[in-house]
Amino acid sequence: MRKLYHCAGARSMRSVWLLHELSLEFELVTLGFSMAALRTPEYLAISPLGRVPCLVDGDVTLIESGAICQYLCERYDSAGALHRAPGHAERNAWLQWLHFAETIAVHGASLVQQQVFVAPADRSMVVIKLEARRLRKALEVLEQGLEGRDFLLASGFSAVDTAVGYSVHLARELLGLDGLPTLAGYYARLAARPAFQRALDQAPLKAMKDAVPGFA
Ligand SMILES: N[C@@H](CCC(=O)N[C@@H](CS)C(=O)NCC(=O)O)C(=O)O
Repeated sequence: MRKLYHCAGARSMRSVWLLHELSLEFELVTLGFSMAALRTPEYLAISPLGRVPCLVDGDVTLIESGAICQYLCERYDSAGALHRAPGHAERNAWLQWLHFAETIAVHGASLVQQQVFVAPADRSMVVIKLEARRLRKALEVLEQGLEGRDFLLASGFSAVDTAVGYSVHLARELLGLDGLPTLAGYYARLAARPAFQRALDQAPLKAMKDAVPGFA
């Protein structure tokens, strides 16, 4: 049985969302978003860094959300509806956005770490300001990249929108999308997708906020 390990509010939402876009069946294993829940010997035996997502698909185990995205597409999207194979005119753009997703995710993760997991007395305003600025810059790059199109690829929605879209979803909670009208329109199109809504039901940011007092 295919299994996806995840935490509410975490990058694993990308994989949950993509699994739904691909209409693949899977068991969702929801772990608490805490060291205690993620560093158990049982979970470390599956995912040695104790992070999420982690996909177990038969004899394949993968622990990077970008790799999970590419693997799921190459294995289950043979028609190329959600990915662009080598040689396709949009291959390089597809790869670029897949990896850009991690660049932008790092800033959101740093802010979540500071604002959610670090005790108020230990927070660094320098880190918060710097990461917020760097996240905003990455959002501005998306604003430009989306000019004149509905999704990241000119041809339409693809798996890289699940990868990047998760970070837009998180950034909207952390910073808002004021002054980014193109990005706000993009987010509305993503949020209207049934697979996004199913993923959100299973991996809500709200659950993370409720679980951790002081989320700002
Ligand atoms: N590059 C990895 C990052 C995985 C990652 O750091 N996930 C976070 C959740 S967004 C996590 O598990 N954090 C728990 C921890 O760092 O202990 C990926 O994209 O899958």
